[in-house]
Amino acid sequence: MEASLTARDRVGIQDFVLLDPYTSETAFLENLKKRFHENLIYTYIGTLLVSVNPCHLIFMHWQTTSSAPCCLSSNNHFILISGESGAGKTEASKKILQFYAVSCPSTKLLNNVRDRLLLSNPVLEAFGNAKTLKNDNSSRFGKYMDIQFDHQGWWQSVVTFSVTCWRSHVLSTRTTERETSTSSISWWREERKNLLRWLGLERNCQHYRYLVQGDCAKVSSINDKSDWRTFSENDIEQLFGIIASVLHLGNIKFEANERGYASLNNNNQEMNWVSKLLGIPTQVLQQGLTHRKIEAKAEEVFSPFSVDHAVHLCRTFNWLVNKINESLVNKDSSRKTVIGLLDIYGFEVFNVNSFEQFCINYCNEKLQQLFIQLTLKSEQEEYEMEGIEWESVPFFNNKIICDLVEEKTQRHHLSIGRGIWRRRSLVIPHFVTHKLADQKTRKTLDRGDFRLLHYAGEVTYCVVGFLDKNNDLLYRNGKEVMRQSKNAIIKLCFPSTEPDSKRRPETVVTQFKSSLVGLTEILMSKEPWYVRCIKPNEAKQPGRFDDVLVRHQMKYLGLMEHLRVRRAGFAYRRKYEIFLQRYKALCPDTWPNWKGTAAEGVHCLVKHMGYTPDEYKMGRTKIFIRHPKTLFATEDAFQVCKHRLATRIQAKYKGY
Ligand code: AOV
Ligand code: MG
Repeated sequence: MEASLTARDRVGIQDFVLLDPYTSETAFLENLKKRFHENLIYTYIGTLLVSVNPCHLIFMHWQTTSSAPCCLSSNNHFILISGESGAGKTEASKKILQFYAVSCPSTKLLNNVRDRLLLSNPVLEAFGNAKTLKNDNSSRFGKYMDIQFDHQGWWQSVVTFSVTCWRSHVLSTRTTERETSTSSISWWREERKNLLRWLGLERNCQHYRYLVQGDCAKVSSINDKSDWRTFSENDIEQLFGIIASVLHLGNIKFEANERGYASLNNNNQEMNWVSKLLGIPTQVLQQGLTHRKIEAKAEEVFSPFSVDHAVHLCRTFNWLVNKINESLVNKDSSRKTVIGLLDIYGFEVFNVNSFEQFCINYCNEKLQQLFIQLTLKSEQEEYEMEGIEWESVPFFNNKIICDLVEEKTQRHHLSIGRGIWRRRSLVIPHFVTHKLADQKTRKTLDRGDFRLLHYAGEVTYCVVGFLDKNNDLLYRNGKEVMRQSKNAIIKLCFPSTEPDSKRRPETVVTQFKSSLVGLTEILMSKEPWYVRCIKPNEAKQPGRFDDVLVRHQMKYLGLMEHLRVRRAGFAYRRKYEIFLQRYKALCPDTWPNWKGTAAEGVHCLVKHMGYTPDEYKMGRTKIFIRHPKTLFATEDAFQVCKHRLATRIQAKYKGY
């Protein structure tokens, strides 16, 4: 027993619920740190899993799966993975997928689906991810997957998979981050010269502005041609045409004419390549790209390109998602159990935060709200269902920020709706602005900036371009141009029969809000499991654990509150049958077999173990134990008893 205590001291506690003294934030932090330095990156708080990004590869089994939704009690579950940018959400989601993929039985059909399922990730990432200051492989799209299972005894099998994306739609044009996910350039390196020639590309990646910007030619998650097995040769050819055209577009230079508007010179090599690759007449392209008058003073002269390339990249991305979904859906399956897996873009703050960050952070805010509601709700419901009284734990409720964005508050409003919102008429409610102790350290707000105190921290947004991006004007402009393309994929993505834009389309925020509402509705109907990801340091360095940074995340992720809720009432709960089955050997009345009901047996057992009346409560189907040390003592007694029993059995059979 001593040895196990020492080990516990060294590697920390695997479940925070068992941590003593549990209320202290420092003890919580120390436990995380201990485990992090031992490469034990996963720690539970009951059914919630805390994951700390190790920032290096660790070869290990995926812990969570031992308890996570294997023990599916109802039909619908979802796993919500959250944490800020670079905290490890996407990696965690991939590990969960891998787990489900390898743990289902092998059949030819399933292997096929499984392969495609696992292969879909790098393909999606090639288009949907980008290098940012926070993360070399940052997801710029939200991914919701429904993994369906067939009941086959205890184990089930993956039968269907779908990806839905909640894009933040408009790519940033003013950050130093790399904008597009053209990381698949490395693939080209392996391709023959004639492909490059056909695409009009230089061998040297440094030639392309979009690749040089983030030093991203070196960052690639795609290095294997087999990743693209889902696609036909023809598809790949067309896709390359699109990627190449994006690179060419990035190199076209605008010039500000005498009136300050963007213009292009006529014989532009890059423009000719784009025209050739996309099959759009040069004139149409040129007109489309300079069509909208941009104030050179307010925006960089490169802006129209960034936005227009976003148009076809986004659409192409949708095409990819559909294609992948088609290849994964098994229509014959009888739907039984569904596990939803949600991996979104994490909360992010840059030096300059634009519309994209606003959408991303709002999405995170909304999911935090869902977490708060569900955590409190489910806990409350459980106590209610079991007929147990409890006192609620206060939470910081971020509802106010969600309401603000959703225009629910009348008095203070931050309406990003079309036309209502104007640069200077923006009302910044004082209660959402952060009151820092030292006001001098705080960056003053420029004219046209506004600041929100999100659940995860303060963000100053720069409103330049907000309205345009929100109203999708540039997007619509580009759409007209894209409709004329001869590229087969672009043609599919921009059908000419699309409902005409005479009716004013919804603003980006409105679309975004309604897709989030849809998502929340799906999630609310399922039983939640949480993975909360933590970033140990800003520099992405292995072995470095920054106390201040981690403590901040612990706070806003509500980990302490979650732990308190788990423990305010009762740290542990077990179904009577399970509890009795495990510990019945500890009481002569229940061993070896108990004749009465499981609840009566448990009652008899805990009385024999000396539990005091306030230490436990008998619910309708479960026993609730207040302090972990009670359970520890029972568990330790059980280990001793097991050991004694084993020795006795060994002695008995020694002569055989
Ligand atoms: P994110 O999804 O949370 O950020 P990622 O999952 O992309 O973050 O993780 C960022 C990087 O950290 C990865 O590329 C890995 O190098 C490393 N990493 C994360 N988790 C692990 C792990 N379990 N084991 C090893 N390395 C890991 V964003 O998509 O930016 O919000 O929008
Ligand atoms: Mg990610």
